[in-house]
Amino acid sequence: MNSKVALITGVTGQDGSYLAELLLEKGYLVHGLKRRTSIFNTDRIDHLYRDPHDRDQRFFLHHGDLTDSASLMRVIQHVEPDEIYNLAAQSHVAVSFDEPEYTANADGLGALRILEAVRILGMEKKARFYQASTSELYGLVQEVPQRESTPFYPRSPYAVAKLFAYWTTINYREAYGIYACNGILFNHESPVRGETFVTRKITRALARIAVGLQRELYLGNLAALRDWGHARDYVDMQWLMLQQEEPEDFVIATGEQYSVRDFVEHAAAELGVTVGFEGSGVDEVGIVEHVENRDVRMTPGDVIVRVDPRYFRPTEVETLLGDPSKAHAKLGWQPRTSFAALVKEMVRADYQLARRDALVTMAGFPALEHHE
Ligand code: NDP
Ligand code: GDR
Repeated sequence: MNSKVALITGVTGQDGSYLAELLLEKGYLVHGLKRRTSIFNTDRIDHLYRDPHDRDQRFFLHHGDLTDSASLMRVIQHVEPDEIYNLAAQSHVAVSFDEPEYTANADGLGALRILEAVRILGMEKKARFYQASTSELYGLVQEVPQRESTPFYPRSPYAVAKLFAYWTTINYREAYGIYACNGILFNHESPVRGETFVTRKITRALARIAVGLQRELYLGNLAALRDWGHARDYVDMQWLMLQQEEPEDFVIATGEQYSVRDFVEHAAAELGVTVGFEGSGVDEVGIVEHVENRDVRMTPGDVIVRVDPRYFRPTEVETLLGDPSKAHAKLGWQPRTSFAALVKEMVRADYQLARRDALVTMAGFPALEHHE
């Protein structure tokens, strides 16, 4: 069988792991770009990896970095991909205010470096290119809901860098005829979402509070509104976008919106706990009102959520709501996972992890602690 070859940058990340799984199921040979780290960070893809000595290996990892043109050129030349999915990025919006130059380099110039490598290697007609664009481009929103034609107004170094990558993708498509497209993806989450993004931070903390490993959860802007989908559904769309006759850009979203506060309430309800919010601004708190689950170590009256201004951003994106009708009409794509099902899956997974950590602690071993 003549398998298609895919190269995924950011393969160790949330989307990279779901996409690698999807492409392997479809019979692709999958190559992933991985940067050097001082400790193992392949947890999300370990289940896909085989010993390099296995004959039927279909998944390969290569060291490289989006800030290092030579490494990108070397890997693309060696792999000769039919499809390149550029998912690698410094993807945390708040961190981009602390590391603006690095974020611009990796997230903005990174896409340019890949496209330039494709051009220099003469692969314009061979390699199709997917760019992980983002709803953060809309920032200070100019239209509700946001669709492909909505004007952009980026509100962070992250979004500004992604805007550069967005237009570079379009420019290389028009200038050199490369099959290159942008998926403008709204927030998507999963049990393997990075622990410092708000959804995972909430499900992880509430699960740990439920088993007695933690007392409180500190959050920033509770009023922020997002359109949250499931990463598994969204990587289907990344693949579909590269299978069309003509390259185009698509918004991927659910078309439903919830606040951070709503997310906390839904996650708590999944644990059998009712949480209500009182106060306002930095004095707002989330208080346990009712506990139905006898295994949960929470009592009515407990304050489990507090606001910490440390998590506010210098410029915030208050509201995002996507209109995925183009993806639906042209590609037949629809998200399969509801908001309730997403929250349930994340809470259940984090509750299992919290129970495991609680058992380790009870057996006398130190609790695993991680700090933001
Ligand atoms: P993650 O943060 O989970 O993964 C990012 C990946 O990029 C990781 O594999 C990371 O490696 C890698 N990476 C970071 N910097 C570099 C670099 N300089 N060189 C090479 N690799 C690097 O992000 P997601 O999976 O959630 O998102 C995937 C992409 O989609 C990102 O580009 C993100 O900006 C974008 N996006 C995400 C959305 C979401 O809601 N999840 C929505 C819209 C867009 P390591 O593991 O070593 O850190
Ligand atoms: P976002 O995701 O910035 O939308 O970027 P994040 O989960 O970080 O924030 C969502 C909203 O929640 C508010 N918030 C908090 N956020 C974090 N991280 N921690 C908190 O304690 C907290 N409290 C409230 C934020 O202010 C924000 O309004 C994600 C990333 O995956 C990007 O890479 C991607 O491009 C966009 O989604 C679409």
